[in-house]
Amino acid sequence: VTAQKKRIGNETAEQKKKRMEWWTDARFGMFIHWGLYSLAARHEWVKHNEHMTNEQYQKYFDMYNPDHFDPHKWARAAKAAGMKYAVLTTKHHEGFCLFDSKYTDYKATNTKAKRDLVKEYVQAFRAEGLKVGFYYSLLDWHHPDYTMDDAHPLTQVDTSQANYDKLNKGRDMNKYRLYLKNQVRELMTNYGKIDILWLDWSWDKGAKHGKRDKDWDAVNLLKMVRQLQPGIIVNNRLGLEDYSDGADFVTPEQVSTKELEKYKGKTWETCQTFSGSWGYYRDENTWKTHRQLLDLLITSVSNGGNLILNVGPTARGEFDYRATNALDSLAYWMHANDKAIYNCTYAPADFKVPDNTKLTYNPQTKRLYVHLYEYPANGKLELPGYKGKVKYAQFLNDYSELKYESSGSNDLTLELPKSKPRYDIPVVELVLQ
Ligand code: H79
Repeated sequence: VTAQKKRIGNETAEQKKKRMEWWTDARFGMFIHWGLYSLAARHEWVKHNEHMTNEQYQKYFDMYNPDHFDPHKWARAAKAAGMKYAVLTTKHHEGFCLFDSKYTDYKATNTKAKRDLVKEYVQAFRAEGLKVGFYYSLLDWHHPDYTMDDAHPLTQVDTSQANYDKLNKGRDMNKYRLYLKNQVRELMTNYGKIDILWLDWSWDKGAKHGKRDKDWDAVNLLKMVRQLQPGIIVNNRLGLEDYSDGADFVTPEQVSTKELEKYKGKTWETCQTFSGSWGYYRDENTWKTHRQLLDLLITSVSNGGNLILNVGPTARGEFDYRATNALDSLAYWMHANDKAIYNCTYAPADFKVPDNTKLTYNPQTKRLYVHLYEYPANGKLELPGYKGKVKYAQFLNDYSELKYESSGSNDLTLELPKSKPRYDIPVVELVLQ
């Protein structure tokens, strides 16, 4: 039995669809994780992983000097790769603010950067025509009033209740809650129109010490956000699962392409890294291949979802060569094949998925896209059950005609050239009847 869900606002389903339209059409965005952990260059959870105190972490604040920071370069790289929106960590779990907040001294303006980096990010991405989003961490490992939980750096060594009680002496979550609300108000007020708010994160299931909606005063926080930014799109990590309108989309994090199939029918965005870590990780060797990245993008769209792919800029404020190469390869593919991504979703149920392919579909233009994961050695692509459904076929990358003939009573056979087009995964465009 599912209990009737509560509601926070009174938006109709139709109004919501309209508000979300640009986002569902966009399909592809850039996540940017950048903060003091970029100096440690060994995971954005370094403070937690190495159980560092504020004092031990202070060296990164003191050394922070992003002399190559130029968000116009970031925005151009995102745009070239075909990404339509971006989400920047205005504050990650470490608590350091890239923006000029009235409510803390722990911010970029007080470092050698001496400027509001969020403001420059917003201006640069807007200038390139991209939608702009803010990530803001609900967790805060620096704030003196943020109480202990299972994810806090200081509770990892000694998880006894006595230690929690000791560490929580003098901490007042009420004060932190106010701080959080004040900062979100600043972000929703001082930077013009903001398209996405990505809050991270709530949990309690299975955790002895978790945090969720009540800890953030989530209902009132969300009400404030929607009032200040009526068009904004908000993710699902406030812990408001009991409300039907407590989130706009779900956020499968770093899941496999196989798992993504489970999200079909929901409104969702999978967030993924190039290499495992979100923050710049110098020595990480697990970088995904071009083909793996393409597969993530295609699989997301073929299941009706978005992909937000993360870059972790270096401490100097640049994308390193591995990130740049990965984005360049995506740019090459997207330049030729982006029509199989934007405005697309899963194929109608009566279209079988041909062997070694994945399908995406544009319902407005009635075009079906067949992504060729394996290029047929004999040059023949069997389209089972497609007879009578296709008006025209072409490669998407050069609009060159592909001939086809009936085979059997229901099928079509598509004739492909011997040599594969120079794309890791070429795309056939079928104009449907
Ligand atoms: O910002 C990126 C990550 O840093 C952040 N979300 C993305 C977008 C994130 N990473 N991990 N998580 C959120 C969840 C982590 C959970 C765990 Fe644990 C931390 C599992 C083990 C350590 C919570 C704390 C459960 C046990 C201790």
